[in-house]
Amino acid sequence: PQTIRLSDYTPPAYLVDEVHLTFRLNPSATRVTSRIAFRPNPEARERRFKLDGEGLKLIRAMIDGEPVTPALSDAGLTCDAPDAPFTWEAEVEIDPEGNTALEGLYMSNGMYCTQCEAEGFRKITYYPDRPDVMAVFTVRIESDLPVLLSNGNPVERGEGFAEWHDPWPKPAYLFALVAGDLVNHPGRFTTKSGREVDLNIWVRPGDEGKCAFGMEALRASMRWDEEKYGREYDLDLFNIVAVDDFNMGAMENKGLNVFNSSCVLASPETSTDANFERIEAIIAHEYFHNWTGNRITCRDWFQLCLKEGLTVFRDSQFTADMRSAPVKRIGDVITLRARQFREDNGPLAHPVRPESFVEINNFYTATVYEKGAELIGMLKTLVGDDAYYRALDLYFERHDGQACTIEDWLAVFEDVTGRDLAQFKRWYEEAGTPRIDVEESWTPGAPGAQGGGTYTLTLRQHTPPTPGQEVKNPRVIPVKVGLIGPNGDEVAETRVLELTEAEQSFAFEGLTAKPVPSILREFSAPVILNRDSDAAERAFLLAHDTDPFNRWEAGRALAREGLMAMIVEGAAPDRHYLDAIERVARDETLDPAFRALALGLPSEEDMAQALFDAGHTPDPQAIWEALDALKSARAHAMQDIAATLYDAHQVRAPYRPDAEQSGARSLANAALAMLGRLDGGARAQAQYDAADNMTQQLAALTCLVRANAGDAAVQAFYDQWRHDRLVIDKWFGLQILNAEPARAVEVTRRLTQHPDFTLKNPNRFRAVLGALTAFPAGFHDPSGAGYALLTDWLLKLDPLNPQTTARMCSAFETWRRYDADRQTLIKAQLDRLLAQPGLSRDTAEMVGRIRG
Ligand code: BAL
Ligand code: ZN
Repeated sequence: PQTIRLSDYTPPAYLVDEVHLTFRLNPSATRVTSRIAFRPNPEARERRFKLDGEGLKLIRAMIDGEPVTPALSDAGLTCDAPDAPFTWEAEVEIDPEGNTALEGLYMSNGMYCTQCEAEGFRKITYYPDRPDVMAVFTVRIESDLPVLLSNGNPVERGEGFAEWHDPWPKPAYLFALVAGDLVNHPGRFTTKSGREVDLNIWVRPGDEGKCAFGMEALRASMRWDEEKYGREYDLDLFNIVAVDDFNMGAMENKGLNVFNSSCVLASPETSTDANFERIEAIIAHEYFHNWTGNRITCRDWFQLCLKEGLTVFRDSQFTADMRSAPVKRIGDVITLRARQFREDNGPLAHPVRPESFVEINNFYTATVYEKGAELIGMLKTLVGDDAYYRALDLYFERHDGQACTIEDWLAVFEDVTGRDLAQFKRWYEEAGTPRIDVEESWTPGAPGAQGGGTYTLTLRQHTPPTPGQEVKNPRVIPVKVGLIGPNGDEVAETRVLELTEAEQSFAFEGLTAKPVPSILREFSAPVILNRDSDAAERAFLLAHDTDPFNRWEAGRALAREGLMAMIVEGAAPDRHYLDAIERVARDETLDPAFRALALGLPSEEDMAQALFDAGHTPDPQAIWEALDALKSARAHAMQDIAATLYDAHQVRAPYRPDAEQSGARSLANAALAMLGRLDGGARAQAQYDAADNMTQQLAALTCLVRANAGDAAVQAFYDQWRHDRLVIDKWFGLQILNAEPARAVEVTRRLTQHPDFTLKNPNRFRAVLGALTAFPAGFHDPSGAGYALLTDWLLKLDPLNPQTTARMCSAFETWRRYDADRQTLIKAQLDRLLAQPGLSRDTAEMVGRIRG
């Protein structure tokens, strides 16, 4: 397979002004005719007329009305064409029903839908399928189905057809078409300049009752983007469609967002608080793409972070504004460490702006998205809020309607601030998570002199090598630091230290006593901070730090170090941790959501990485057992307060998925989990029986399964929800995630035999096999049965859906951190995958990179 390189970029030979598409929909033989106005690109380096196309049956082609016979290949066609503007016309036939890859035009439950990002449009018709070719689309859909949708504004609707026109030039990856027997939940929004916009959420009949929350989230997003970024919506209509079979979470097609139904449908009975928050964030994310992605798009796919990093950053800001900023930040960092640090420290590490790829679908990664968003956050910290928003204004003004690069992005910041961002650009170019080692020194003032002491922090940065990048250069790293005096008061304003050298010292003068530093407040950079500290100091910060993130971080470090001692030295659970965390749990001045987060423990994955970093070979079973022992010790130590917390945080008001209620429920359910270890699940059973919302029902069911008292409830849950595919996804996953580690593979295998398990639905596949891979102690069973089971199913899925298969291969990305026996077992499965005849390009690239 061919490697595509950023350095090989050349401008397109021809540009497109207008595209007219007609779809005659038929499940197995849809006819697509295209009429495309091409003109030579004055900036092109060569004049070769070449169109992308995959899996298309060409019926006819014409240039300026004259039939032509192009040279066809697996990847597209070439044809002699004029060195002047001309009209291309073609007709192709495609098979939506046979499209199980869910890219291009496919069918889901009798409904036609499309997914074109990144390179799906070439499966619909011949076209220059690259984001720097932007054109105005007019689309006619011919079908007897009642709802026929495409991008932009409706032009005409008649018997058996609909016509759409999108006035905004766009790349083909933003094209969308939906046709089906759908019902809509309507809404309306008036923009700040008075434009009336019709809003719709289109769903399958029966799902109408799950749209109200999504509609409110959409309206809130539209308002927020106007207020925060001055961005107004630009069409008369905004449609969202829910689709069951979808590889991603959602897609920002212009004016016609297509959503995985799990990311838009919500009701209190079927969705958890976490589902509601995620849905709100994804609706915002897709909506925000209208400006950061659609109006200003990417020149090529190497620039993916240009739209994704910025849009993730914007949706995080939105959630922080809608809910609790500290809780959002802590949640984001948990995810970043779990997904992106793992990627950055393994064989799949790549720069935020990759330099090469075989299959671009493999680069919709945590690095491009989440680390990409962290880079925006650092930039904002470095230049300050005011300059950040001025730079964004300039970006929108200068680049509206263009396909841009990271260089364009950084240039607006340089132009607004006068700052040289050459060093900052390394964040985009170099993979790997920087480590910062901290050293400190204290020089007291002269005897008797008040406030003459100097505290000095010395920071050293280094980034370990990553595949293909042996040498790393020092980066500019904003490190937010505060100082806390012995009595717990802040003794210096939070300062942003700009670390630019490999080693640098920063002095804080005028202090009366040696302070305790609070370093990397708000997690101001995506780095690993190493600082020798002891349990007493961590407990002090957990009690006194005014930065909520670092307060949480102190508790997390205390737990992690205690767990390390349990695993490595066979130590008992750490009393410092148990006492400190109990004080936090009791502290009524703290937000319940924060307390629930503080009661969370490092994940098995966190512990495996921490052990590996400390020079140990992680044993997933030993990690699970240590976590289990710590949870039990904590439940015993905190039994009184757990019961009090549980009772005090019961929500009696009608269900709302807002920050306040969901915070209370999360703390009560953290207490329930502790109580479940003491009462055999009695309270959980009572909560299960009384639950009137999914958050309460699922928390109780989880607790019952963990207490080995859940068989009846598991069956009852299935009987109650068998008609609801999204709830049944939860049912599948929780049985695996909460099994005894030694039984997880067997439970997974049994569930793959369940009549409701199917390879055709990515959500269901992820609910089952994804749950196994998210449970290290089960997946890494020493027998290798977990590896073999996953591989069996990846091999079955690959011919149908390469994209989802390839993503799931990342379960193996950490293989080199485990013992020799496990490494041998995993390698055998990677080799088995690679030996599969006809393995997809997607999966072959992923497995090849992981195998190394
Ligand atoms: N553009 C793919 C889906 C998303 O990031 O919004
Ligand atoms: Zn996105």
